[in-house]
Amino acid sequence: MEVNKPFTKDLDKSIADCYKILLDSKKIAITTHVNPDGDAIGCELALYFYALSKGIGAKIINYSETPYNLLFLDGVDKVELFDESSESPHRKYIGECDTIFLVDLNNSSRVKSMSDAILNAKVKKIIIDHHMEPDDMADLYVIDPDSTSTGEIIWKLLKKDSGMKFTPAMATALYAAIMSDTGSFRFPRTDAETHRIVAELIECGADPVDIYEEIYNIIPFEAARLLGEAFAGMEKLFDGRLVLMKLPKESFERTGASEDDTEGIVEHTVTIKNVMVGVLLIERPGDPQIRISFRSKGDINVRDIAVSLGGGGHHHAAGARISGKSLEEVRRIIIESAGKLFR
Ligand SMILES: [Mn+2]
Repeated sequence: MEVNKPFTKDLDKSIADCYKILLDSKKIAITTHVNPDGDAIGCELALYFYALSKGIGAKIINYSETPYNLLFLDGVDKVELFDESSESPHRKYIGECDTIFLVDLNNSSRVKSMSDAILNAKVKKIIIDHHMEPDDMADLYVIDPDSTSTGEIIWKLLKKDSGMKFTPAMATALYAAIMSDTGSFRFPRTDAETHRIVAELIECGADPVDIYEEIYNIIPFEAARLLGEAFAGMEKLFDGRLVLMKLPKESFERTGASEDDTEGIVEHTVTIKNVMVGVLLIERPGDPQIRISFRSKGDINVRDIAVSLGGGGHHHAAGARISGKSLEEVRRIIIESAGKLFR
């Protein structure tokens, strides 16, 4: 079979090739990136259930544990945590299966300690993803940067089966995948086709109310109180274009919240009217570092400022850590460097 490295030129053909390789396989391994999200786990499960329905042996082997808000999905008990040891049954399986499916990732560093086992395996490797610029590591790339999610691509792959009827478990997994990566159907690439796909998934048994409830509406009480502390101490700077939130160690002591409970707090900054940049400073009890998270909108690039502080990230989302300075000192540094963004 012809190999289309490193990009997918003809998506329909790549999907058809991928489907053929899947059906020609007797045993497949499925994996995804470190710290998997709903798209990652949802895609793995849908592919897993489909493979089993066709009599294909399948194993899902991940580097990271499944996050707690996805544990309601049918089949998560089948996800195996990679055993790193040299005589690991996972290394053996990866080396002797017919095809490895890497979903929602395009770079071998994203599978952490599994990368050796995968790169050394003399078996077919297929990347199914919606991010650009993949590593040169696979035999087939099914990459569509116009898709909202890998979930949409897996849906198209499974629709190659003309007799395909999604089971409720598969429909729920794919719905969770697409909902997660579209920010619940509001991010820019969401279009009519996305809605037609999820309409079919709902008809096949995905429950939009339950799935949203399970994934988003279960934040711990301590996390809700911590969010209150972040809002209460918020400052407005540069005519309201920058909002700075701080969580000093006293906030963690008062609320009993943990570091995990800070997840998602910084996103609130850029939901405020006129705010172009949001910053969250976190001082954890007993941690000598101050954690800084940046968010931005439009043309404002917060990656450079994070890099200048020794961190990194993307255009609209970045972060850094600073050691040996007080929260107040870091606050001043941030105000000074963020000021340059508005000049
Ligand atoms: Mn994704």
